[in-house]
Amino acid sequence: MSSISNSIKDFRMEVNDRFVEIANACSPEFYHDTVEPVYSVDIGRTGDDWTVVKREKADTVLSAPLKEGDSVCFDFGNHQVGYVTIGLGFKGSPPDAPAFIKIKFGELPCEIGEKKEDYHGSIGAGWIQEEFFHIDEIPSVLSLNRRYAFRYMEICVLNVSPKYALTIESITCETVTSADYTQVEPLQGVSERVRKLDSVSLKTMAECMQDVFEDGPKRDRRLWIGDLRLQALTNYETFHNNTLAKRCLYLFAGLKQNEGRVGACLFTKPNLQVDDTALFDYSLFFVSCLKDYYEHTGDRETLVDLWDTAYRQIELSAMRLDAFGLVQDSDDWWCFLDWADGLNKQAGAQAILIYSIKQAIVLAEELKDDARAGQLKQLLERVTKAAIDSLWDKEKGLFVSGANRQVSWASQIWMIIAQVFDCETNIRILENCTADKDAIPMVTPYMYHHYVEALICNGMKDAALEAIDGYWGQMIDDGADCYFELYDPQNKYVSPYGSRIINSYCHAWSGTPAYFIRKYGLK
Ligand code: RAM
Repeated sequence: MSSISNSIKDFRMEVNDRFVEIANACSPEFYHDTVEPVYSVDIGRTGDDWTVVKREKADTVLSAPLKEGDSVCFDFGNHQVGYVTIGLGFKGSPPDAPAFIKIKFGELPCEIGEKKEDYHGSIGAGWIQEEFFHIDEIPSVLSLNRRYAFRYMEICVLNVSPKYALTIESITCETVTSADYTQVEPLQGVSERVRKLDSVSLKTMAECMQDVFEDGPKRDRRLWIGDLRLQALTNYETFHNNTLAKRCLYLFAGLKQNEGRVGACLFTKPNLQVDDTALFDYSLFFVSCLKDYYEHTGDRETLVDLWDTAYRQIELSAMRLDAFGLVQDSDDWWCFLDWADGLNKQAGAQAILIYSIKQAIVLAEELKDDARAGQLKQLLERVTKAAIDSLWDKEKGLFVSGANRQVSWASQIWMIIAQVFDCETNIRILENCTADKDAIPMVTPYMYHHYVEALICNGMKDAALEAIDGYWGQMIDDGADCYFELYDPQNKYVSPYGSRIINSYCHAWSGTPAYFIRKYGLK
């Protein structure tokens, strides 16, 4: 199982008050809707999965008497993010004892079907959306304080007195998002399949757009920079909420870790706080995020403000280079890339450094910062030479990574995106990797996104659409309302956390088909 903790030593937060103030001034406006359950459903085991086995109109269950041990499950017809209110009543004698109920929420049926007690994964079980309530007064209205991400909602009556039965009179959910659908241009002249791929992508984006670009509204509900980079790119082609992107950039720059390092993720509640996790690739993505933002907005003031933070990330990464300019490997969780088991990160990290330096050079030139542009160009030469001298296996026609010279998709894809070689060689690399059955595969939509990007870098637009359809399209065929955090068409229950019930089924880094479709006119 992958380790997911890498706290930096003697962690402390470096706050830039002015940046935080600017971030706060960019807090978003929220959009709401009120939705109700559409169906009442039975969820049961079909083979080794949980599915809806029976579906009726929701109002058949409303007002039905519920005794001890009874439960009802509602289906809201689509994925929702919001606040739930339940109207409770009774049948029989005046309630002479509190009712005791359990409420479970699930993005997928498996979260309703599986028992929380059976979860022993590596991430806190507190993410499982299950609550217990004592209802002292009946009739009454129960307003749940927490925000939930769900399509299914189950209410189990754990206890009522023999003298009465509990009834559910109404259920509503007030949804919340900072995405404004009126900003999205309608797609013209695309196939129905592409339209569907795009609309699920928009839904995924909208559900994750909250106070910041969250990674997932169920889990982790926070701002991760790897996710932000892809969300912001998709946002520039869809919802055009540039202020939200600006807010996130200023938060990362305003709440840094030791030595001015940009953290891997940060929290906005209860206080603004950068996490103590540092990831080599994620810190560098601050450069990408800034370049993408500037390219789309032309907001020079922000570029000037945040340039030092971006440059600092390159300086910090350069400290990890050996004498030849090669990023040093280690056994801890120092770089993300993907959740693939046993994936060696060295080559991918080297490629991301090359990619980021190239972007930093563009920014330095834009700002006429000649001194830094010069430094960056020298560094670029050094790290590119090291990549070719030490990581390129001429015989295999593939990049290798780490002491064991591992071949992985992640290494090839990032070296292609970093454009270490020309297009012709890059296309051959993809062919060679496809032929190498031992190559470590991709396991997250995040890595698949980069695969599609690599195809587009090589001018292979048709192959890109085919890849999107074969992966995200398959997710839709498997019943996805929003795109998942993890998905392997060969192993549908994959989870790096020890159980699929803790996976997020509406996840920002998976929401990028709309970006490719709209930016590259895929039809
Ligand atoms: C998980 C989340 C998040 C991602 C990190 C690295 O916790 O899926 O989105 O960015 O991993």
